[in-house]
Amino acid sequence: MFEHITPYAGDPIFALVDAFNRDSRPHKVNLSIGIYFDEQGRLPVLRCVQEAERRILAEGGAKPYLPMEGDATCRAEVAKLLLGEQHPAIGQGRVATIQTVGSSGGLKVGADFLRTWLPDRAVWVSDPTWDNHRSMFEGSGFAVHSYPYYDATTGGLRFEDMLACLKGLPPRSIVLLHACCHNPTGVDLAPVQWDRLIPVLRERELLPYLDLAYQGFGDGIDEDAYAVRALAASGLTFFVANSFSKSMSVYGERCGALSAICASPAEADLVMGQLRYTVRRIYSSPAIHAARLVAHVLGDADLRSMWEGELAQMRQRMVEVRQALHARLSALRPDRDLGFLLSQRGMFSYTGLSAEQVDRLREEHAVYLIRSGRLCVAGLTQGNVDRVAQALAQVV
Ligand code: KET
Repeated sequence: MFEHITPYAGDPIFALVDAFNRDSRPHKVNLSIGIYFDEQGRLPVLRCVQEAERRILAEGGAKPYLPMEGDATCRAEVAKLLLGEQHPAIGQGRVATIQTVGSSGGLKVGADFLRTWLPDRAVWVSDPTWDNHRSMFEGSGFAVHSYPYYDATTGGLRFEDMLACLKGLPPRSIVLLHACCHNPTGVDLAPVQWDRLIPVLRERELLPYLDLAYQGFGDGIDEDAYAVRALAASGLTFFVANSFSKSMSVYGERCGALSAICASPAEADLVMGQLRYTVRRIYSSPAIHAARLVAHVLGDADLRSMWEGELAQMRQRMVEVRQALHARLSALRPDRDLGFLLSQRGMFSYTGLSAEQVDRLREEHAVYLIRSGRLCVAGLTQGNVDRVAQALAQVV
């Protein structure tokens, strides 16, 4: 029955986490998966989340199935978080938001939905992108192509090439864009660049599909939603999948959402209906604890301000370890231009290391990066940054 099955090579990110956990060297450093660790190298449970859980327990609610689209309070809070409290699109009923199983669940529901309703379109992702983007959209039956993005010579953005490529796409092509803190490169569009991109998306009648997995890890909650809000202001129809895994440090709770910002309330109703059906066919309905967590943290004024403070601390710590790595490595390797470590933002930096150099880091120094050369800044601490810099200096 199953003899013909080909072996699964394993996921490039999760496989490294397994290898890291098996590694018995006490000085090992995990800079692989996109998980935020604190200054003590621990996975934090945020105070706002602890308090929300205390309240959820005290409320002692039953645990019915949620509707296919998820919890109404959670969905309303997400829409406001993305677009801003008073956004007219919300009042006009043009936003269809569903609560999903992490943002991965949202991305996948959106991919299946689009494959049904825009079946002949191709998907375009940045070169490079999160590997799973390609897997998910191909898994839904799409052809996936890439547009120019990362500039290996400068560690920056190939913005003009990106624009030129998008200008040549067939109408209604689906363009996956990282709203902030690009994974894996840490290279983002500046607001002025979004402002130049949006008219191209409109002229070519492209469908933007934003992935917002790191809101609050770049410049701030509102600042990191610039792309979402600029697209909404331009009147374009678009999708956005957003995650709380990182920003609330609730990875395994699977807190995320998918929103479609539509041209009219009637369209939003149609989209919502078919999103519900898409969910029903995959996992039926999302998780109730995830809904309650997000609704409490976003909806309660005290918990919300606690979250904003804790998120700011995480953001600040990542900037500080970035600077520390840059300073240490620059001192060891004054021959190298390492400015990219400071200009790249959020959780990741793209080091430009080859897969062989990454292998040496792991084998000889117990420092774990993704083989693409992606370094998760959030695994650095003031305590390990020296050792990481020494190791990097030896392999570059
Ligand atoms: N989008 C992006 C860009 C992303 O980096 C991740 C996770 C996700 C979506 C999925 O997050 P969710 O928890 O489903 O809301 N990225 C890290 C973990 C992983 O690969 O699953 C990573 O790149 O390391």
